[in-house]
Amino acid sequence: MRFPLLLTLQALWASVCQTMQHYPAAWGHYDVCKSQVYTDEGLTWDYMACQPEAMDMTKYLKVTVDPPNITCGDPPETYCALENPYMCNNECDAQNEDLAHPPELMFDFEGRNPTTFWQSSSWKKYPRALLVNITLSWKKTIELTDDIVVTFESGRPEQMVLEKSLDYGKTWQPYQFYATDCLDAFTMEHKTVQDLTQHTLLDIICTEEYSRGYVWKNAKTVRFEIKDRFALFAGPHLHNMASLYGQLDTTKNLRDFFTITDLRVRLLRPATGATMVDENNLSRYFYAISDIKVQGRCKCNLHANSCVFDKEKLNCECEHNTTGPDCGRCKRNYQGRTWSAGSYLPIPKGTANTCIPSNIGPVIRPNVSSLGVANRNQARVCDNELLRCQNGGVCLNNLRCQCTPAYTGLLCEKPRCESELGSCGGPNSGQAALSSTSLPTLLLLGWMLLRGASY
Ligand SMILES: *[C@@H]1O[C@H](CO)[C@@H](O)[C@H](O)[C@H]1NC(C)=O
Ligand SMILES: *[C@@H]1O[C@H](CO)[C@@H](O)[C@H](O)[C@H]1NC(C)=O
Ligand SMILES: *[C@@H]1O[C@H](CO)[C@@H](O)[C@H](O)[C@H]1NC(C)=O
Ligand SMILES: *[C@@H]1O[C@H](CO)[C@@H](O)[C@H](O)[C@H]1NC(C)=O
Ligand SMILES: *[C@@H]1O[C@H](CO)[C@@H](O)[C@H](O)[C@H]1NC(C)=O
Ligand SMILES: [Ca+2]
Repeated sequence: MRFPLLLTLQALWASVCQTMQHYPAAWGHYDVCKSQVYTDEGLTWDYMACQPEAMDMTKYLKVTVDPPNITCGDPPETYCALENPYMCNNECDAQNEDLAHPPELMFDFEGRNPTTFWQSSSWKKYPRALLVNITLSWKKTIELTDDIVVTFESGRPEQMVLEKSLDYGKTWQPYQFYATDCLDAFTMEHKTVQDLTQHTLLDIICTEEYSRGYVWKNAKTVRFEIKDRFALFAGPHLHNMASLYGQLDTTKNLRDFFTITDLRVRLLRPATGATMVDENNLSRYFYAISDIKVQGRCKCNLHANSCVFDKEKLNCECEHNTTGPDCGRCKRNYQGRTWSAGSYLPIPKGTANTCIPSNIGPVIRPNVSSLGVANRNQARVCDNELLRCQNGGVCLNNLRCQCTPAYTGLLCEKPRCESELGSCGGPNSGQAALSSTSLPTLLLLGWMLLRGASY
């Protein structure tokens, strides 16, 4: 009996070491929801906070343009160049594929020449405002991770608002105002993202930065600056994401600020390139957009590391026994405590806050014969007698200890390191800490296996 036992322990040891070596790759990315701490009959998982990768969100949206017939080409129209009213050779015809400019062309693969773009009909009803709403809907809560960038092929609008919704389009809040003259258009002061501080990060500003300069062909983009806002916490090159994650974790307003279900670009006044509108040639004034960039990730409350597009909709692939489109509740029979989102803290692994089985309450003590069965099939990791979970951990189904956030390890015997590597005492500390603290664990395991074998 002794010899196989030794082998088993050795195998356990090897797999523990292997798992430890896998951690650094995942640090700071929160891309792993769980990892197997050791393999044998007694599998134990270590659960971590996790999130899906950021991706190009324009592949998964539905676009709506309002009013519905504002897209050019029905009936066909001719346009003049903004800079030159005698250059009127641009045609738009919705019936002709080569001359049509439907909304989809804002999201196709760009980089070919000439560019493809959506275009509105022209400002024929001047002086009535030329108003267009472009609404992007995901039917899913997403978290922005990079700047929103709108590229105009017409001049950039003289007035525009970017809005967001957090409730699938029921209510809307402004994200940013854009105008050639903020005071005149919105009675707001002109500001740029550089004027913001950690304390004013959530302020909604009006900026003139992206509305002037229609004459320069390369001044085509209008931005909503996500990264500059992140940088207020994470530093200039976002080198300290830990600090940002820490803030996001503790400040709901901040988290919600970067979270959306829908975006809306409200075009309020096209580029005119002058103080006066040329009423004799209103074919010069229209909106044209070749590209809109939106980078983000599915919001899964740190309970999923992937998100799949199925039936026209993004869905989190929930772990930690959570469910729902955003992993926002506990699965049936796993409502042993109230649901909570995972946490980025402590850096770098975070806390999974898994849902636990409902029937865990007062532990039903297994009788001797059922104990025997358990031992034959699976190693017992903990019980309420000898193999006690330490530091406030709770024993789940005799299979693993559910530790409090500050502790980890098979029996919650290891304090979690406060920050990356450093405070654990150098780069090899993972292993060093393991060899010193896990000796009792291994002894307990040995005892457990022996006990199992003797039945
Ligand atoms: C655009 O959306 C806003 C609300 O975000 C609404 O008040 C307005 O009437 C809409 N305009 C058009 C042209 O649909
Ligand atoms: C759009 O439709 C409305 C009502 O259906 C109509 O009054 C309007 O003239 C149309 N506009 C264009 C540009 O065709
Ligand atoms: C105005 O537009 C028409 C076509 O709509 C064009 O023939 C004309 O040359 C343009 N320019 C002026 C200054 O009228
Ligand atoms: C969730 O439940 C399944 C069984 O339905 C179990 O195998 C798994 O370990 C549980 N995960 C957590 C995090 O409790
Ligand atoms: C022990 O459990 C088994 C099945 O789990 C049951 O049939 C048996 O009656 C139990 N024995 C006692 C003494 O409770
Ligand atoms: Ca395009």
